[in-house]
Amino acid sequence: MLPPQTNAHRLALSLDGLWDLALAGAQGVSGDFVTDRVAPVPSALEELYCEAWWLDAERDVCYRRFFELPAIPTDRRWSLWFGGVSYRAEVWIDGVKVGEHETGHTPFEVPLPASCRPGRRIEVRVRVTQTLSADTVPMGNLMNTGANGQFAGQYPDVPFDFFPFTGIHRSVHLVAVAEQAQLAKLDFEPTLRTANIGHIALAGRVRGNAHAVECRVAELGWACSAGVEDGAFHLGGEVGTVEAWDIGQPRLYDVEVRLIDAAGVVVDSYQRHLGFRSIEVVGTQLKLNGRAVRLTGFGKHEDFAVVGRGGGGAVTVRDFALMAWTGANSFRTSHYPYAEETLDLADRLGVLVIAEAPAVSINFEFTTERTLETHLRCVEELIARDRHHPSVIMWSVANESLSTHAKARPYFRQVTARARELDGTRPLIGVTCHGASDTTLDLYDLVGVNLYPGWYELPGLLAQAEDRLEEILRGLHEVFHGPIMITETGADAVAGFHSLPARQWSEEYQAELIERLFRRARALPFMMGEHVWNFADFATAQNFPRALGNRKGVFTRDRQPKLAAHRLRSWWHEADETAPTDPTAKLFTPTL
Ligand code: GCB
Repeated sequence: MLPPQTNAHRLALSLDGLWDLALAGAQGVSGDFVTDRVAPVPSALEELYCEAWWLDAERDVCYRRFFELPAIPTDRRWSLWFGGVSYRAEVWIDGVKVGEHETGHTPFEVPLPASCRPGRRIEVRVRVTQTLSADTVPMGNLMNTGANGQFAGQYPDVPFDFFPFTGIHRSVHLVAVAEQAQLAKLDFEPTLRTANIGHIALAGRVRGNAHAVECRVAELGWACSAGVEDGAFHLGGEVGTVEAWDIGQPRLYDVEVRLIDAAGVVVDSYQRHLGFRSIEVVGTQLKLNGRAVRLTGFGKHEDFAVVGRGGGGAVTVRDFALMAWTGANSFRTSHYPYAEETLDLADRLGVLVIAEAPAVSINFEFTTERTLETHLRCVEELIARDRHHPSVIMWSVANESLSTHAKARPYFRQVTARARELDGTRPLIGVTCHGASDTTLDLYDLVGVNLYPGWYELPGLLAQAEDRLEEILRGLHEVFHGPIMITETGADAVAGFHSLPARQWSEEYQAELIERLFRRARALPFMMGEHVWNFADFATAQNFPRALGNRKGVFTRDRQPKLAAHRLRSWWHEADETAPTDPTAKLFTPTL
């Protein structure tokens, strides 16, 4: 499945806009569509209206809209493409179920039935379910047993610390391709070999009858072709001298793939951008293009007022501008895959990304066989969608699982094996809050630690918090000898709360704690990075330690800086011996 694209052979029409909205019946897509309920697409639903009518009723919702197909040549195959629907979607066309998808952050495509022809009014309805369970990824509704630790007793009942937004929160497109044959899958593997020699490997799948595939990078004067056998093809080779893709130096090349029939006619084509770079773990270092790099940046969320997770373009551009302003060179897509346009922008700006599957707080007291199956599918969909992005330098298959449990190791052995089988070019990072007692550490190439000295433990004790941090990191290094980074640390601060001496919840405390912890960590030779938790304040389930959400953002939810953001800006703009040049110098250059 390839994302929508309009070119000489493909047509993509947006179905974004206002859809009708109703509470769904017990099953199917019947619903009482009243005129004053509409749902903007893309958007989450929870912050639109003044009362939580579907949430309190814990009911599924049903989206509806009508459309007509344009009268283009009739030998077209039409489908509906959804960028992401959270958590589960059933798609019905003119009263007939045509497809479904589970997990909320990766795209899916549903072919339209042959009855859908130009000139007819077509109705699409989507039933959206947000009810999480022990079988879903992420898990939810574990009945607030207390086994959820810090998240026991919150509403909605989720074992994690962000709001489980509902809705069609990514764009929807109508897509037309040639009926006869189409490119269905393109797995690019661009690599940088010996200094500046680029290499492309491409494996793909074709639907329908096609003879050959051709791939070209016009700028490099490089082209390569291969025959299609049983719907599959492989091609590739050395492309010659290239400029490397790097932090703040995001050299991208346009590549075109063409599908050719037996008569030599091009029947489909697809364009992408690629970047050539190498990434590897050597000892306790992460090397990008052969150079050790230190990651500076953030754990984030797709979260913004009113739209929830459906912020899209404007919020994404703002976030990248703010990350550049602080001097950050990287972020993690905590705790789920982000919209693909975010990765496109990271590619274009030269920002490094740790791409994370939506598995957060996997609790082995409750997991079932289906949890693992769903988790494996999430990893497959994440890697299939994001593998061609040069900005994605590693995969995180989960955040903070209960990885001290006896079931954790066999479970994660399977998950990590699947990720490695699908993509042998990127390292895997294990993100843990269990330090040295995590039983899965050796399954990973790098380890990310989430730790909160000075906040959840040792509150108010800044100096002791530093010592505790060092103790945890050294303990971890004794059992894990690869690169270690801080994937999360921080403190809640309510913008406008001030206190001297610095005390919890004030901007001063947050700024001082983060700076002290980062300076201490950086002094340890095996540490290769530091990410703050979190980039911006974000919505969570309701729970007494949360004040209208989590306030660990160094920016407010509407993206204005707290004191800590200014402090990071100074810290990260100090000389970084691992940066190729000033990492921010080239951000927002004419390539954008
Ligand atoms: C964590 C989680 C993150 C939470 C954070 C916190 O360890 O990974 O999802 O939001 O702690 O603020 O408690």
